[in-house]
Amino acid sequence: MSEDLKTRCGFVALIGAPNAGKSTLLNGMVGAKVSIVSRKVQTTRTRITGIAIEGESQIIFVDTPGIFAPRRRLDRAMVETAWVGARDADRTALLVDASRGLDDETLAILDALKGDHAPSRPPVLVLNKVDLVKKERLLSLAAEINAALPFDATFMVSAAKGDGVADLKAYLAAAMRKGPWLYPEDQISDISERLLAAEITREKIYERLHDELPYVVTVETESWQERKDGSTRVEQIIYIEREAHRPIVLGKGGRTVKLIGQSAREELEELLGRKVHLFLFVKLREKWQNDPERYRSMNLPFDV
Ligand SMILES: Nc1nc2c(ncn2[C@@H]2O[C@H](COP(=O)(O)OP(=O)(O)OP(=O)(O)O)[C@@H](O)[C@H]2O)c(=O)[nH]1
Ligand SMILES: [Mg+2]
Repeated sequence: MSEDLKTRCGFVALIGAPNAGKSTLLNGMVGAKVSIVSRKVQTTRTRITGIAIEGESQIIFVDTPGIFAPRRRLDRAMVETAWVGARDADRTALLVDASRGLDDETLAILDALKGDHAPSRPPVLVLNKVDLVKKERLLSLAAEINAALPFDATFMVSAAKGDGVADLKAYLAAAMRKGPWLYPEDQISDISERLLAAEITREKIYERLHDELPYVVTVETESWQERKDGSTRVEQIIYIEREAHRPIVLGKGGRTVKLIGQSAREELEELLGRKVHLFLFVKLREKWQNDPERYRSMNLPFDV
């Protein structure tokens, strides 16, 4: 009867419209990059945890794909994953991009939170990107959203700049239930190194090709080998949907894919703390968005 009485632990799902800043906030809470970020919408495709410690509390943040009106199979899988993440969590934080205000996507999420997806405890409202918005506008937006659905508390943060993040973390830490920590103190996520490595490469592709390549690639780690010299050899496949995308990903004389590989490797080396040899291959898989194997590798449901 010692430690368990003092410690607290629980899951907090971060939900919201695409691009609200969920992954940026998760990384800020953890103090390390575990979930990829881009200015494209629908960057996060699956449930990614980020584990943070605050005093005696271990908070397991669950980053989720943005919630929007799904059209394709991949969209449906992502939105379903987001709602399951919220359902399984102890607390839910709804992120709203304050610079966009109460738009249709967030209105639809509020409706769902009032209806089919009502959480067991009132959610917490997080107005993000306050660095882009005037104070008066924030106050009226907070009032407007709280009138649509009563929240347990409202926070105004800039996930990118860190403003207000510590207050939110302290609040959530105190809201966790008493109990033992579920993860070792130094663990920052439960996703596999293979998936994380694939995500990093996808982020670098988005960074380099944001305009040319809308939302049509997926990356998988094909092999992972720890070598005797202490380095790691990683092979990944970039799946494209159309042959026309190959020259875009490769670039002139393979220059683009080389640069993508270079920055992915550097980030992976920093994360793993060892030398990495990263090999990228581009493969055409015309209907990868309808291929169950691709979903398995992303931990996504196929038939929803
Ligand atoms: N100015 C500003 N930009 C932010 C802030 N937080 C996030 N962003 C930017 O908003 C964009 C989207 O951020 P993400 O963290 O990828 O958003 P997300 O909600 O995870 O997006 P999806 O995974 O696509 O649903 C990125 O370009 C971020 O740099 C913030 O506090 N201020
Ligand atoms: Mg995200």
